[in-house]
Amino acid sequence: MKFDIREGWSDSYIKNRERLYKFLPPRALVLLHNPRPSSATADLHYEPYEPDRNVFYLTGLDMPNIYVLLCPDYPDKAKREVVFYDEPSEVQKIWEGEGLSAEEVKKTSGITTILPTSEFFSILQQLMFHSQYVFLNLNENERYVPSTNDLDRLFASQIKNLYPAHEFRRLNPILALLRSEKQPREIEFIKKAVEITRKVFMELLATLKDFKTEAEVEGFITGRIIAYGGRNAFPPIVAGGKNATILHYTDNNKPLNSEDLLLLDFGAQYLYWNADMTRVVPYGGKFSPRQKEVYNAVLKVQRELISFIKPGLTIAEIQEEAQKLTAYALVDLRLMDREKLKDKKEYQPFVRKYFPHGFGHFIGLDVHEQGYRYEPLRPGAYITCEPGIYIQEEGIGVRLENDLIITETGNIDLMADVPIEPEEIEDLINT
Ligand SMILES: [Mn+2]
Repeated sequence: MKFDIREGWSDSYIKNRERLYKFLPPRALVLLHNPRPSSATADLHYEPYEPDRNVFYLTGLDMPNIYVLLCPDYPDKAKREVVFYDEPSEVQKIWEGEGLSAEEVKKTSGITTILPTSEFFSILQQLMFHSQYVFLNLNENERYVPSTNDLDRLFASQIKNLYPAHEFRRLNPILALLRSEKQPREIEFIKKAVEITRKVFMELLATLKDFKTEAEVEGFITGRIIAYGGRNAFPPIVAGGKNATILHYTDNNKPLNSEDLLLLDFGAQYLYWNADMTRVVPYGGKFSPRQKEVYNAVLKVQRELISFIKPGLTIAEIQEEAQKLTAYALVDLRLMDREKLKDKKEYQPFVRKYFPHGFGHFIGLDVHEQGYRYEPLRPGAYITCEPGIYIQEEGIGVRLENDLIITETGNIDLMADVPIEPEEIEDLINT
């Protein structure tokens, strides 16, 4: 399934570029590109193609093999913003369909100068001649160790070799900041992704008893998300019983047992905007007393965290609170002595054992969106809230995840209407 990018609004991308220009020094040139698709095997490419999210954020364009140059103070206005794009050839049209015309690229991006890619280096030369600072768009994820073979690094080295005396800057910190403030129209797309996720979950509960394996559930989730015009935001986690204690379990290939819990961590992506939800359901239609006890303990932590989260707090501070709340939950579940609550050093090893991940992450055009965990949250930030408790020895893993938008005073829980009370979940499975 491919998104129809003409559903976007060019004025959003125009506005995002204007917001970017305020952060640039005079004589700055921003270099962006969507590389060619990478080869997977034989003549297959990795599918689906993943456009660079900063390119999409600034232009609304998602096709491979395009370049974008932004040079907001270049004297010739027609060259301040340029997209290099090759319209499909007659042969490509026969095999792959019409594709986008240059005119549609113009309408989608709001950029009026569209040139063939063969002109990239000559126009680049003119803009480089004018510019002092070159902003390179590199994938800079805190958890991804880059390789010199990454396409963004190869492109950056090529430019640096050609223009060694220019001053190169990082585009990423500026884009991370801009992207952390979700704009009203972006929130509309996010809500659409959340809505697809909710509908698929409701349909799944109604038909859960028809499925015998994790794989069948994964197929249902994926199929319904696509039918609603979305795609998986990430490979769904469908984990029965003790598999739920593996945090990123994606094997999804075991039979389901009626006495087990089933952990479902999935989300729809809509026009590249993501939702990320986790629910845990009793596959056989009824929680055992212990399963319900663990479930309710996690639900309590999640509710308390959601009412705690507000602007001004950092991700790191919220994590502290999540750990403290989880420590209390572990006492209630008889997994830790009450004594240990007195001292963080005492309870932390237990919390790390049963809750070995963060309470949440930034989300947006990336499921793990760029963000700074030591900086105060600001209104417009979009984060997940996903406490969990995993008890290996009992084969029980519970994580509950909702997506929140930070407001001026607190947050809006975009998943407040997705069933989460254990009794409600049981009813939905059994009717
Ligand atoms: Mn998540």
